[in-house]
Amino acid sequence: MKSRRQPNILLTGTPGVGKTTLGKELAQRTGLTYVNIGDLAQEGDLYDGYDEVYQCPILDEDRVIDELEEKMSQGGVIVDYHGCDLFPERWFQIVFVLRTDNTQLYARLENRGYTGKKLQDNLQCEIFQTIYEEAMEAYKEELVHQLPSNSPEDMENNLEQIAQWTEKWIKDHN
Ligand code: DAT
Repeated sequence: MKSRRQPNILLTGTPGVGKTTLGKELAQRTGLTYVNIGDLAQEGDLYDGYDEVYQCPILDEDRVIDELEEKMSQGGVIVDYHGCDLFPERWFQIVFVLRTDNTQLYARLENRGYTGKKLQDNLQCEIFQTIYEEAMEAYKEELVHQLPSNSPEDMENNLEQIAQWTEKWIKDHN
């Protein structure tokens, strides 16, 4: 028997907005599989050079896509990444862009050890809603949803909302 269809969900937004925390909880609640692109790249050494300015390896996007293609075509994957226009549009049934107020984000990134240009650039990325605009360009606008991610209450609301959406999607497609 063919297994039931499940949606793929993209969680995106500036580093520190809460994608990983939400994604892991959501996977537990829905039974979907959580995939962190940063971890995937690290495990598979899916890099193509090194960024001297940001002091981090550069993602080999083509190899990341190849690595994930089969899993994505089966469905039921929650993808977590701070960018969104590298993925094929067809992969996702819904896209959530998490948003965090500046003071909160500052504290979270500082906590993470970010300083100087890296800290400032990430804060600017959030202020200029760079990832939201990237998502609106890369996916059908009606699939893209912004979610506030400032407090534990926000997190709980987001979990509840996405879990309900997922349940309905599965019901409607099986
Ligand atoms: P990301 O994966 O987007 O980089 P994260 O999940 O690692 O972000 O979260 C960064 C930090 O912020 C982490 O210490 C947990 C905290 N956090 C995440 N979402 C939050 C929320 N809604 N309210 C308060 N703190 C939150």
